[in-house]
Amino acid sequence: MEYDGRHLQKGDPLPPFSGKPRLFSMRFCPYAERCVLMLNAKKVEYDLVFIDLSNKPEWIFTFNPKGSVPILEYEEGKAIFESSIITSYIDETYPYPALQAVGSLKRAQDKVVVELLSTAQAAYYIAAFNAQAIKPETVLSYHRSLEILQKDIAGRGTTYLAGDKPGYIDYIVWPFLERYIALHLVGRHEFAITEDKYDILIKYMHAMKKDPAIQSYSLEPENHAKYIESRVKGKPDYSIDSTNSFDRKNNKIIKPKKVDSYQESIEMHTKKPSM
Ligand SMILES: N[C@@H](CCC(=O)N[C@@H](CS)C(=O)NCC(=O)O)C(=O)O
Repeated sequence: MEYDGRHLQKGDPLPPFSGKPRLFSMRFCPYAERCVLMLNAKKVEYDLVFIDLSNKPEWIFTFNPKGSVPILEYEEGKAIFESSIITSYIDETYPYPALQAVGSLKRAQDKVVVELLSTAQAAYYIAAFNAQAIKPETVLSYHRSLEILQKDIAGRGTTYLAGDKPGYIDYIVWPFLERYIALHLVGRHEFAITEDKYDILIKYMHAMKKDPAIQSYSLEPENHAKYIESRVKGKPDYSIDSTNSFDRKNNKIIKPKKVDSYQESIEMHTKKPSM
């Protein structure tokens, strides 16, 4: 039976391997999104299979003993996992376009960006899914981390972190930025990314939203907000808004919103709330 794009659960059979590399994901997983963006940027043909992480099929553990996604099945029955491992593998296996920075210092500097952003990432998970644990330090460390990112973007003096086109570092950073601008929709206003403070970061996000790989998979803040709320209630809702329906065959969103409306969406979600 052909895979229909559902989030597969315990008891569901493993769909047959088609011969193409296969990525196991969950539609709202930011780590899996990094892999998807790179595969799409390189126009790799691959299959995408979604996993219900609240009720995992038994066979997922044969690919990754930890049971987490993303997992890349590169040959039938043979897999690697962890987004940092998968994304470097993708970049080295499918060389065009090369996405990682050239030169050991530049690559090291990109890793520093990722490392510093891990603070904002940790704060995001608390803000989104464990709000009662939010402390003043959580908010402070989140903003400190984003201010450093903004400074880095300004310091590089290029449209994207990687230069005049998005590269590895941009696709690593993006999935979380996409989620941060949803936090105000679930009432975490202290985590909002507003234009008065983050003009450079917002300009960067506008540029990122024009990239075809981002447009192929990126979701609107409203979708993230709906997922966050459902997961907090204990029943994750993996469905996405129909304007963004996903073409399972080509791993593309079939009716992408026009660039203009993507831009409007960032504008709408980064406005400083009026007092
Ligand atoms: N360090 C991992 C993190 C992956 C991760 O946290 N995945 C989440 C989904 S976003 C997951 O699979 N959670 C379910 C679980 O760990 O059981 C990576 O970079 O790939």
